[in-house]
Amino acid sequence: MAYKDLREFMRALEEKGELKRIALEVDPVLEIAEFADRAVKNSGPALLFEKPKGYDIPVLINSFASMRRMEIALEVESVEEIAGRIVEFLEMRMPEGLIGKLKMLPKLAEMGAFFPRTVGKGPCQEVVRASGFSLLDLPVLQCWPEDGGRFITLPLVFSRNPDTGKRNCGMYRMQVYDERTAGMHWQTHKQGAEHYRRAEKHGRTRMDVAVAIGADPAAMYSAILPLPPDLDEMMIAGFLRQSPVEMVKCQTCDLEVPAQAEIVLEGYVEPGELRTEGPFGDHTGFYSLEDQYPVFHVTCITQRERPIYATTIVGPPPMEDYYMGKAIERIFLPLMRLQLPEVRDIAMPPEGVFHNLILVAMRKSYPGHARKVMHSIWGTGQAMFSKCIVVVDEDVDVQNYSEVAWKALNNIDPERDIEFALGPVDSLDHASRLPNYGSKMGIDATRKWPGEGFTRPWPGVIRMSDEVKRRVDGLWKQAGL
Ligand SMILES: Cc1cc2nc3c(=O)[nH]c(=O)nc-3n(C[C@H](O)[C@H](O)[C@H](O)COP(=O)(O)O)c2cc1C
Ligand SMILES: [Mn+2]
Repeated sequence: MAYKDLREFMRALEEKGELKRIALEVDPVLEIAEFADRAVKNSGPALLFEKPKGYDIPVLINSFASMRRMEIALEVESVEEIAGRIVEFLEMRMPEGLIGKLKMLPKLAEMGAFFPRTVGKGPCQEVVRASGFSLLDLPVLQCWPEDGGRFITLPLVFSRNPDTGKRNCGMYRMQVYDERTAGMHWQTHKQGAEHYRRAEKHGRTRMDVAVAIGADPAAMYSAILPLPPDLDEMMIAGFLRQSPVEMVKCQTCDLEVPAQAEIVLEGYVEPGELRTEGPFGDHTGFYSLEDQYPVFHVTCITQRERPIYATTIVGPPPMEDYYMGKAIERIFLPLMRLQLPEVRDIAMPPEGVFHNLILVAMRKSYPGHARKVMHSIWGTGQAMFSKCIVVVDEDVDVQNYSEVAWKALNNIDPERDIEFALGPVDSLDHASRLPNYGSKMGIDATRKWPGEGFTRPWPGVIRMSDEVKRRVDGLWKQAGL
């Protein structure tokens, strides 16, 4: 049974020993972050701070911060089950041909049963404050010493495509400026930013935005998924939880939010109004420097009578977002394999913070095949950000980073096997020549073929014979080892 809301998820975590309540008074300025960082680095539980210093709203953090908690969140024994469900669905109804298959992608979510459902009332509107509200009443964290302020880090940001009317939900952090305004950190490649550009182009003076904080875990998780534009995250959430997400109309803007949310900020952004956002200790492990982002104006805060504030921190990896990303890697592999069936497995090591490094194992079938795979990844959704792609043959286990380093480094002639490409890079890349634009590197570490101009013999990997191994198994004991 799908969790109705954040509380049911928390109850499940608590029953499984995955959530610790903390009754001590702890400061949302830096202290909660330090607790969260230590907990995740020590494989500790999710934390519920019942008494954040100066506030009467409890703070939940690290609720997704392990593979086990991701499984509890998505109600599976292994996140691969979701990949399995996707494959099953695709095999069942998949039309022939690449075009047909691609067209089918949005269909994945369009299974009537999982469509979001609009309801008339929801707990997220138990308390409605269209005046006299303040963002400063929320126990928003300052995460790191040099942060430019306090940041809402786990918000579900809803907006509508001005051209198609389709809804988008993305997770974009929000710096609290004062009682009624916050920064809206949607990076230029993200859907919120695209909606904003379109609103500006249409000469709109306002674009409605609504933000839900704390909801059922599938709805929260869907906000970070790298989905195609105009594919409703709330439908995908319905697919994940196998039950529709209930949505309720906002009080002061033309958007809907999950009815079971804890806290909702309704408001708008104005095209053209930008303000300095940052610095912010980011998931690269470095500070993202100040930049200009739109200002979100709050028109109304609605909430439960006793809401819970859900948050996270990012910073030197691994942090909570690493586990969220690892689950994406597992869930999206079958979708990537629709376009690239030669791909056996992929891995994004935590130190690569998603966009810096992707390891790919593939079945090579023709000369130049590894390079085709690289370029295809650079051409696919948010995988376009991959700064370094290492492609190895299918016999390499890419989940074993030590094996990849060993084999890949042996297999390359750098000048021959490294390919550079120019293009869009992640907004968080601080080394690229320009913001959002720079180079990427593909390393073809597959075995080279004569068809690729390599005519020398290629050596095999050293392995002892099974027969000798068996003999030595016996001798080993006799030798007293
Ligand atoms: C904890 C966390 C914080 C994030 N913060 C931001 C952010 O501030 N800005 C941003 O553009 N993306 C951020 N992301 C990544 C986006 O949520 C992600 O790229 C998502 O797919 C965007 O959705 P969209 O394609 O609908 O725009 C964050 C992800 C996580 C897990
Ligand atoms: Mn989206």
